[in-house]
Amino acid sequence: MPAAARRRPPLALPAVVSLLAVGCSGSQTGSAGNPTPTPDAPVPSPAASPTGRPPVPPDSPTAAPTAAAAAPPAGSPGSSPAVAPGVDLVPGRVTEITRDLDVPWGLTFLPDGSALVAERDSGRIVHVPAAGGPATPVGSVPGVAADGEGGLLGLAASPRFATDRTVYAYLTAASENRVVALRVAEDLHSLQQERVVLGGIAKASVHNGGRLRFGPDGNLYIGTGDASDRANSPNETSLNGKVLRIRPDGSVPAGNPGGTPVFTRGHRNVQGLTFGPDGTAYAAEFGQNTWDELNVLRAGTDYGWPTAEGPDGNGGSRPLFWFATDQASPSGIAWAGNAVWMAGLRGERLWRLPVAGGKRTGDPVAYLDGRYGRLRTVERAPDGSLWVTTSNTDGRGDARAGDDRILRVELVPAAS
Ligand SMILES: [Ca+2]
Repeated sequence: MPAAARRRPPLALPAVVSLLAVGCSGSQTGSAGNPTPTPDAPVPSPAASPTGRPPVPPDSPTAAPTAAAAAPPAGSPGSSPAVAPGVDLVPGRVTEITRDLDVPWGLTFLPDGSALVAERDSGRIVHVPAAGGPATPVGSVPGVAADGEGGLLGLAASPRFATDRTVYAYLTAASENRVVALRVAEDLHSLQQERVVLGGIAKASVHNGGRLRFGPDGNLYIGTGDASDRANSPNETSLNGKVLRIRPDGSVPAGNPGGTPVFTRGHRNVQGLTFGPDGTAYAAEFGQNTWDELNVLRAGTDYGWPTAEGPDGNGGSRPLFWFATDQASPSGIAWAGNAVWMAGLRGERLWRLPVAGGKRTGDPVAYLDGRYGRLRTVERAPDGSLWVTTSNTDGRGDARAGDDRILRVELVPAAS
């Protein structure tokens, strides 16, 4: 079934005032960060129905090759590895990888297709087999002081994990948020902290950011939050309300605009980072009361918080997509099949956002709406599927038996 056929009439929400007026061609706007204002607020198309309707039926499984069968592009370690350019992918079958996790947050794949998953509140890292099954403990990360939205958050395996056994973690400690390098034992049954890679990121009970992602440039990108002090976001001397970029050893790479870890500023709370196959960087952030954002990141750019939220207000670069907070509240994002996929917490859905080269190429479409509750993290697996974590045990959801889970969302070519 083509994705468009699943669209439903607009929700009866005041914020949903119109469908996107833009066309579907690949380059209908000018600068992606500063699209021409349109009379109608370009909220995402309300593709999904309200929470509680029957589950979205999977696209019919076909014999068409999955993305995993395609040859990976060379030289783009930070981008999704296994999709042939030009193929639009949509969700197929959804299966359960594992269950009974405690507030899963970061998820990073290892070279064999298995994954390490961070539990926010327990501070543990667990290992999940590539084929699914019970998670097994690897170890507890030293220094985690979970509180509110803080705790053990993002994970990113070193691009050289097979030889260096290193995983980077973003955590809330007693006095700050920090990024640490961990060494994981060969048997995956223990870990130890090697070093603090970057400290001094202010903490708070909310707005701690926490996402980590290696870019195609080999640098580590870090999404932070304003730590409940909005003055941090435009302040270039603060690490908060930023996307940071550092080398794996913590040093500042050439090309950072101020010679500091700050890569972009004016963000409120960044929990999603990903890269397109052309190297374009994307970030998702939570708005305050009105608009969440998906931005294209460009070094040195100010994204407007706190003087602007979504398309409203003055100052900063405008987002590529914006969403009513009850339809998104976005955490993780990942690239696959000509789109950024975005997991929504309050929105309880998985958004497909068609983009190419930092420009919109179509309308957002929502999947899994309400079916599994709050969705925290989405990652592209080495086999071409998406792994999506639920977040119903985080204190803001309705946990059901088996929560929290990791789901495997098969991706199949869209019907033409
Ligand atoms: Ca903004």
